[in-house]
Amino acid sequence: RAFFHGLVSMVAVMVLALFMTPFALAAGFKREYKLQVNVGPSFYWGIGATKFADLVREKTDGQINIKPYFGSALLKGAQLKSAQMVAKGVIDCAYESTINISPVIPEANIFHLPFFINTFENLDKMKAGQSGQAVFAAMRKIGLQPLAWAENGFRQVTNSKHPIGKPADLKGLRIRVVGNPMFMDTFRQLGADPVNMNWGDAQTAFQQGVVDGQENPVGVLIPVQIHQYHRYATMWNYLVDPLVIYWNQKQWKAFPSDIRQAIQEAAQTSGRFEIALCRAGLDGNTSLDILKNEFNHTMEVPDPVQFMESKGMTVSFLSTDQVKAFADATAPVLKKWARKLGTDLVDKARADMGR
Ligand code: X2X
Repeated sequence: RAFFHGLVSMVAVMVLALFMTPFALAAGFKREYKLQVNVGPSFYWGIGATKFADLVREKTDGQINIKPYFGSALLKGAQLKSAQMVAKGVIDCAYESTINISPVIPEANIFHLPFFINTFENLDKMKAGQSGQAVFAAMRKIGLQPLAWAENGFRQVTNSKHPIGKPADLKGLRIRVVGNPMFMDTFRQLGADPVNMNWGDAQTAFQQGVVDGQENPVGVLIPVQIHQYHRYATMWNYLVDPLVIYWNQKQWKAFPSDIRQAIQEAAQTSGRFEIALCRAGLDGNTSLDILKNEFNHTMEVPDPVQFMESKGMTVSFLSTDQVKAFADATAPVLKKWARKLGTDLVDKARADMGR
């Protein structure tokens, strides 16, 4: 009789296990969550993505395992497809530039209007304000869950020919830009000869000298060793690309709330850390202090301008008048794209910046 009872309970346990398995799987997590990142792991942007994955693993006790795929490996280099693929759920999440999401989130182009934002202060006001919210709302609408901002940075122009101090200096220069029509318009308006290519191809193009110049933030210029190809850098802050950390929304909504909270916190912390890395040396001691005091970051963060100069580059900073000459020259592009983006969004951005 005892044997019979034992048998019954054993069978019961087995049947229960059989039924529970599919439920356990349904409620369980994927073995790996794929994170799209356009650049390599040594860029500040890449370091931020790794920090995000590490923090998520830590805060979820290893339940959520994110693997960053650098160099747009999941997209075979097609960086402009990131948002589309995450919205579809082909890729789980991304640590990506507003430039790279702009094909499906045109609102993100608010950050790319030429000579519109110009300072970290304005950028931060926009991210915290109505215009930043409008970008996040547009993301939610197409099935993305924005989690936090990070940064690529204000984009600076470099070239192999001569210093650039006025619009005429760009005349005829072949400049690699990303495949975003605003960038093509801006450089054409300045008389340059822009050519668009993906980042992976751009690095080969610099090496082979098939372009005279390019535009990217210092956080990209330094790891890609732009000094090997271009002697001249102009710090003109003409536009900026923040990064957005985002997740496929359907997947996000299915996560238990404690998991969502852990991932959200990890995104915010990694974003704050990564922004400080990107700004270190460009905003007095502010970002250096954040790295030291909040993150106990002991790794040497080089002053980006001194670094480029130490490699033999000539780095020019533009005066207010010089910047104005570029802003005047590109005003038709700003006007055209402000109309395309909608006066409502542009007014929000102006209000955020206190204009
Ligand atoms: O392609 C670029 O220039 C880069 C690396 O800055 C972006 O992904 C927007």
